[in-house]
Amino acid sequence: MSTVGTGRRFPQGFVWGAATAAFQIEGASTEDGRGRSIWDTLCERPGAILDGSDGTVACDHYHRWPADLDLLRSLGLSAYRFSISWPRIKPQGNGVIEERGLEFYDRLVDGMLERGIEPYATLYHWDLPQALEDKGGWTNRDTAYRFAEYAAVVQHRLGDRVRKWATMNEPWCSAFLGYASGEHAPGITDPVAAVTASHHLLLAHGLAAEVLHGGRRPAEVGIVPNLYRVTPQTGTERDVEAARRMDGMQNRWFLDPVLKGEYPADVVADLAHITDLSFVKDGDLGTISARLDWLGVNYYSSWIVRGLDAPRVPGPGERPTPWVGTDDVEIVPNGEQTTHMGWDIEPSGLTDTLVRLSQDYQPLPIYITENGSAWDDVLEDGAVHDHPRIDYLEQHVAAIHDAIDRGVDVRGYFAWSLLDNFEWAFGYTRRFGLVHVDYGTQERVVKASGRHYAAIAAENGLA
Ligand code: IFM
Repeated sequence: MSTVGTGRRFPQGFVWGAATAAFQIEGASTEDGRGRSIWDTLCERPGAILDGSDGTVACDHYHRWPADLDLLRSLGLSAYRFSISWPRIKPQGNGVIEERGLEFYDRLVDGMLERGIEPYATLYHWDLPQALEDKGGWTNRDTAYRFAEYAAVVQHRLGDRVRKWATMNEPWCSAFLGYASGEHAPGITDPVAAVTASHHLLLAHGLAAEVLHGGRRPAEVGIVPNLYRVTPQTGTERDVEAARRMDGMQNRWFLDPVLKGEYPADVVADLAHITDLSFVKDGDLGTISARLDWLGVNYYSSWIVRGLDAPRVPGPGERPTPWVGTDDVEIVPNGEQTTHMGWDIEPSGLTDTLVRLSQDYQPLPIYITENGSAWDDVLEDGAVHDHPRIDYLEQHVAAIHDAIDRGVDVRGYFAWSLLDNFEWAFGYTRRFGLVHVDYGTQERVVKASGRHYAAIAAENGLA
C-alpha cells in the first residue's frame, strides 16, 4: 500500500465528498413520467455499448436512494455531487414540467440535508431529452435556451436548499465524444457538428448561470470541464506543436471562453479549415464568461503526445478522433501501469493542472469534482481488496495537497464514484465505485478503498 502521503493535512473546512450522475445510477428509466434521453436511444444501437447493457435499472438508485445516502453518511462524507436528469423534469424538453421528477429530487435533497450532507447539484451530465436531439440537439442553438428554462425550473424548486450548482459536466465529452467520434450519445460523427455543439453547450452554461444568479436564492455557480496535462513526447517542433493543439482542443477550448471571454486564437486558426465559427453570435462570449463562483476539475489522467508524419485515417470500424483537426496527433502511453480504462496514472498531472489554472486564469475556488479509477475488482468472501484504487486515491490526494502548498485555492474533493455504475460506452464492465454493486441483487459492499477514503475524510488528509 502506498505511503505517499503521510502527514498531509488539508485546510480546515476542506470538503470530502463523492460524486455520481443520474443516468449512471438511477435506473427507473420509464418511471414517474421520465422522458427518453439520448442515452436510452444510443443504448439501443447494436454495438454502441460494450456489454449491450442500458440504464433501465442501473444501480436502482431511484428506489434505493435512502440507503445510498446512508452509505455516504457511514463513510463520513459531508458532500454529495449528484446530477439531475433533465428528461425527468422536462420529458419532452419543452414547457411541460413533470412534477413527479421534481418530487424525486426534493426527497433526495431533503434526505441529504437530514444526514448532514451538502448537495452539489449538476444540471447536465449528458442525458439530453431525446425530443431535443430530434430537433438537432446541441447543434441547435435553441437547445441552450431550453437548458436555461430547465435550470430555472430546477432552481425554483430546489434553490431554497441547494446552493452549489454546476451547469455542465465535461462539455468536451458531450460535444466531441457525442458529435465527432460518436462514442457517446447521440453517436454522431461530424466534426462541424461537434464544434458547433461545443459552443452551444458553453452558451447554455452562460445562460443557465445568469438564471441561477438572477434567482431569489443565493447560488454559487460552477462549470466542470475534464482537464489533462498534455506533454510533448520529445522537444521536436512537431511534438511540441502536437501538444499545443491537443491542449487547445481539450483544455483551453473550454477554459478560455469561460474564464477569459474568448476562444483561443491559435485553436480558432487550427479549426479554420473546418469551420468559420459563424454560430458564435455577438454577445455570446460575454454571456459565457459572466460571473463564475467556482471551477470544477474532473481529472483522471494525463497525456504524452507526438505528431505523426501524416494524418491517421481510421480503419474499418474505427472511430474518427474526437479531437477535431488533430488526426496527425497520437497519444503515447507512458509505459507504466494503466487503470482498467487503459488510462495512464499521472498524479503530478493533477498538481500541474491546478497550478496552471491559477497561473493562466483568474483565481477562483476550485473543487476536484471527479477523480477516481476503474479496476477489475473481485468480490471475495464479501470483501473487495482494491489496493490499486487506494494507491491511486492517495497519490491524487497528495497531488492536490502539493497544489495547495503551491498556493492553489482547492476547496474540496469528490471521489468518482460512490457506487460502481453504468460507465457509458463500457456499460457495466468498468467499476469506479468506492462501493461495490452486485447488479443482479443490487447488494452494496463498501470496498477497502471506501473505508480508506472514509479515514482520509475523518483525518482531513493523509494521516
Ligand atoms: O463515469 C464518468 C463520468 O460520468 C464522467 N467523468 C468520467 C467518469 C469516468 O469515465
